[in-house]
Amino acid sequence: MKEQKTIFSGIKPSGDLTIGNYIGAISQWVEMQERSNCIFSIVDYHAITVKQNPDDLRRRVLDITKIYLAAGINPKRSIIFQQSTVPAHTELAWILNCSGAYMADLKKMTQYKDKAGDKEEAISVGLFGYPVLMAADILLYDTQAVPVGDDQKQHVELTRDIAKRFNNEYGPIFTIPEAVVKKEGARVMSLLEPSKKMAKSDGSANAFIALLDDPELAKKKIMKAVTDSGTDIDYDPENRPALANLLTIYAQLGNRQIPRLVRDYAGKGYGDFKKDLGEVVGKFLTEFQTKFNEISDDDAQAVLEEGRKQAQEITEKKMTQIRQAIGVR
Ligand code: ATP
Ligand code: LTN
Repeated sequence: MKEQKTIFSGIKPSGDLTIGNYIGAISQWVEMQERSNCIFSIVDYHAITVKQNPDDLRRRVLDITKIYLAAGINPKRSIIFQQSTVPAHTELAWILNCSGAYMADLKKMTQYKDKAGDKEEAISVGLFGYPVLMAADILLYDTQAVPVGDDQKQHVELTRDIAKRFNNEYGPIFTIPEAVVKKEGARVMSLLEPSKKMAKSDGSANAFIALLDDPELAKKKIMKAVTDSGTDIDYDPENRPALANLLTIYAQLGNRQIPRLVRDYAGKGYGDFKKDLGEVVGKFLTEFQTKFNEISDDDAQAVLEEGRKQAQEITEKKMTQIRQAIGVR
């Protein structure tokens, strides 16, 4: 029998998860868990690289656990855990800060450049080192594949470089991981500015649809979404990015093929299209939230505790190997 691949991915509890997080990341995880050993984390130590309200942070960790479960992640097959409860993550991040991670590489990260803007002097060291903690997350589990949205590919590339440098110095300790990005839906765009990715931290709530948004509100957001000039429905991401984004959302949440949608809407206008898309999104959210509401905080806590134990066992073994290799034991 072929050995199963090891998969690791995570989401930071820095806001309300959006349909972008679901389409780009979580929906792939659900498919992968059937044929792989999967580990999915709620990466709270990544969230605190920007200011968080402690009560909101606590609440979101539980809500994201429930979102993973409601989306179909099976805790009997996959490990679900909270990053900060497994100390090896920050320990390895420190070691990689010293061996493998270079300032020059970190400075090139698009996410860092976007978040730091031109105020580099007042940026926390944590925000700068964010990708090193992500590398630690991935490398601790001998991960082969990292299913993420398009925006995280650069961080996985950096993880590969860090792992290779470490291995060159200390021997073959780390597996070199690969990013896995969906062909369609890897970058869901903002509903208001289709040149920007849909992000949970967007200041304008009409730019994104949260997985826990009231379905009626979500329909209104779709009706307010910007569209391109023109009236017919066709798929042309270059010239009509706003419409292409709405078609992608329709296809992903409604389980349809884009060419088929384009054929079905031939001769119809934006109004009909948006109304139907609103129904598709509304139905998806209603079904998703029904499952979400069936899961209690206690259930979520129990899943996290079981996941912590399993992650702790794997990472302790790996850390023993790493500590030996660098000579602190
Ligand atoms: P923030 O807005 O706080 O930076 P985010 O919405 O980008 O957060 P993350 O926690 O950074 O969310 O991302 C979790 C996962 O969801 C990652 O794999 C990321 O690539 C994916 N993802 C996030 N936004 C999108 C999107 N708009 N389209 C596709 N995938 C996305
Ligand atoms: N940086 C990622 C979240 C993240 C992650 C990970 C994703 C932290 N550690 C490990 C995959 C694997 C983001 O989406 N912003």
